[in-house]
Formats: sequence, C-alpha cells, structure tokens
Amino acid sequence: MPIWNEKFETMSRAELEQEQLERLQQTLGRVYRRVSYYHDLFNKLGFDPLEVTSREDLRKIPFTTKETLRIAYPYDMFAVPLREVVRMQSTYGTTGQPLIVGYTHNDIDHWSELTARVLAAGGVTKDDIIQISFPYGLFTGGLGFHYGAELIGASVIPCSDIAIENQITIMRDYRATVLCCAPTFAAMLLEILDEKSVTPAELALSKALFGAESWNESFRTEIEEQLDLSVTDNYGLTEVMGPGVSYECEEKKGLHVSEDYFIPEIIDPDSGEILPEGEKGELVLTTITKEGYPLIRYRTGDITSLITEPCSCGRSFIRMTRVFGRIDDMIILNGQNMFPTQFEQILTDVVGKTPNYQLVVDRKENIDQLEIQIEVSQDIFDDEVKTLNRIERDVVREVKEKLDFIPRVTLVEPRSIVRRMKQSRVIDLRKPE
Ligand code: DLL
Repeated sequence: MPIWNEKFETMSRAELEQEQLERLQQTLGRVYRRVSYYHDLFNKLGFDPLEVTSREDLRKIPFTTKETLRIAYPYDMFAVPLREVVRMQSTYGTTGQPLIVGYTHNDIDHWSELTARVLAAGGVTKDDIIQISFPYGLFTGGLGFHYGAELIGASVIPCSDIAIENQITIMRDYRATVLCCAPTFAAMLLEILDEKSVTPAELALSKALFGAESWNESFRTEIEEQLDLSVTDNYGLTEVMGPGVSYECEEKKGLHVSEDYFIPEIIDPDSGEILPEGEKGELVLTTITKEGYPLIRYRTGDITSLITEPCSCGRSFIRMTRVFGRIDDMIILNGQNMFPTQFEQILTDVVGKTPNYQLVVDRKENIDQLEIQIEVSQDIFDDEVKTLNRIERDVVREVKEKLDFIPRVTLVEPRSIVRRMKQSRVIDLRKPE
C-alpha cells in the first residue's frame, strides 16, 4: 500500500523526535502568548516555554480537560483572532455542551494532509471513487475526509444526508470503490443490502474505512466476508483535529499516530500517572502544529495503549491499540468497572455476529441490576423458543464467567433498539449518588 508522505511517515525516530521538540517549543510559545488560560497557568507554575529543551518538559504542565474547554466556550481557547479562522467545527453534541473548534488556513491544509494519510493507508488512490457517508456539517467526519480525498485526487461522492436506501443505489450506479463511514452505518448497510438482496458482485466496493465509534474484530471479519472488501480503522476527535489523528495500515495491527502533529501519552485515569509502555490507560494528546485551537496534554477520555515496536509497513509512528472504550461509558456495577465493548465481545461470540444491543442499568434495594437487550434477526426471533432460550442462557453464563455479574437478558425484534451514530449503548436509570 503506498505511503502518502514517505518523508514524515517513515522518518527515523531521532529525526522525528527532534521535529516534535521544535514544533512543541513553537506551540508552547504560541499558547503562552495567545491563550489566556495557558498564559495564566504557565505563570502560576513558573513555566517558561523558552526553557523547554526536551519532550519530557511537557510533563511539567497539568492536563487540559474537557471541563476547561467548556468553561472557555465559545472562543476563549482560540489562539488566533476570528478573522484568521476560516472554518469552525463542533463536537457532535449528543451529550453535554458542544465545543467549538476553529481552524486557520494552515490547519485545514494540515488536516487534509492527515486524512490523506489515513485514506492512503487504507488503500485509497486517485483512481478510486470514494463515497463519504459521514455527516457533513459541524461533525468533523464528512468535511475532514472530503478534503483528504480531494488531495489524493480520488473522485468524491459526498453522500451524507441521503437515506441509506438511496445511498445503496448511488454506491451501485456510480461504482463507488471505497466507503468511508461509521461502523453503525456499515451495520445498517449490511441489513438493508440483505433485505434488498443486493449482492457484493453488484457493487464495486473494495475498501472501507471506519471511524468515529468503537467496533471490533468480529465485525471486521463479518463485513469483509459479506462485502468482499478490506476494512481499516481510524481515530480522531474534534477538539484535537477531527479524523486523522491515527490510522491503521494494511497490517491492521494498531493505529499509527501522526506523531509529527500530535504527541501521545497514556495515563492512569485515576491518578494521572504516566503508565509504562504497553499498559492500557487514558490517551492524552498534545497538538504541535495547530494554530487555531492548540491543546496541551488534552485528556481524550479514550482508553487505549501504545505500541512502540516498529510496524512492518515501514511507518515509524507509534501505534495505539483499538479504542477499548470511553471513560464516560464505563459502567460501575456493584463496585466493578465494565465497558460496553466487553459485553459486545461476549454477545458477538454467542450470537455469531455483532448484534445491536443496549445495556440498561438500574438499582433495586441497593443492588445494581443490568438488563442486556439484544436485537436478534427475524429468523431467530421466529425460531423455536429453544433457540431463544439458548442465547439467553449462554449470554448470562458468559457474562457471569467473564465479568462476574449476573445480568437479565431480553431478546428483542430487529430494529427495536435505536441505531444511530454515536448512540450510547448504556441507559443508566440509577439516580446520581
Ligand atoms: O468522531 C472524529 C472522527 C470522524 C474520527 C470520523 C474518525 C472518523 P468526535 O465527534 O469529536 O470526533 O468524537 C470523538 O469518538 O474521543 C472517541 O471516543 C470516538 N472515536 C473516534 N474514532 C474512533 C475509533 C470524531 N476509531 C470520539 N474507535 C473519540 C473508537 C472512536 N472510538
């Protein structure tokens, strides 16, 4: 698979670290001069950006949290005057107060470079026809990939606000070779292709790039087999840029972080201690090129780990493992921490493919209760009670064995659980403590 930017993506670690240091020094100077939050913070700490001589000096600065960004809403974290901002994007806003992020011309150019790397690593070339099914608008997925795809020279079909049935017609008639979307969209696509009896042979798709939500290896296998294509994962977040922070290559063994733009760290989410290499914890990112909305040691809330071992693709960037979950999505049941992805794996193993599901948490007489609602296909639903009972029993047994908790399982008909991008899998009915 061609590497989009050989010079940077395969740079020696020594050169890369030197580049990072220089970009970090510039960024720290910029935020000190232009963002009052960092100006006051550095003064309080007695931290002088001019004295930064190694990447490790970064550790002297406390983390930036989402709360800080919320307090600064709308424009107080911007590091340039609004006349230099050429685009604004916002967090999707499904929960809490949205955040606005501003980009300068240079930021947009950098962002296009970053998503071009993601697309090229997923096999996209100028000969491809790429259907971008991420929402365009304040959400960063649509426009983020659009610019990267144009930079590569692929033919873009900006397809977001069209009903999925019509997207299938477009995909087939326009001979789209690449699909760029959220895993939720892909799951719905599979269902509708099946209902309409559209076969992969009628489509020209050979690659798909999924991001914006967590998904798992079983789903990759399922979609690769059913649609006869290759799928890669990519990760990003609005506050830090949008898509383009990290991406899988053809090896599909972790996501390369574009380290010439972002410095990653992994911390213990409770203590804030930096964790040893390879340990799972919260990802913290520092932007080192951004002009409009630079962030220093931003706590992403995403759980992952870093892999420093070189990848056989030739890229020298560190890799992060698939996002295991978000700290906000962690469910605490009778004092034990669990993540939806852990349930998802169990359900996938029992049902044979990743089902649509929902975790409903409640508390009765001071004891936490969990109901797992699982959508099953119409055939299974109409099948003998024996099959339904087996699924219920197996899920209860596996959850008890793997997560040490006894849930209640309810099997529901297809399409009875909301399936929407970024929809949380957890409904917590417990009153706040
Ligand atoms: O989801 C940006 C994006 C768009 C990334 C398209 C990839 C593709 P936000 O709406 O700000 O931005 O949501 C960011 O989504 O903190 C993660 O929790 C989650 N997320 C993003 N990519 C992945 C992924 C975009 N590949 C939040 N796997 C992040 C798991 C992901 N979770």
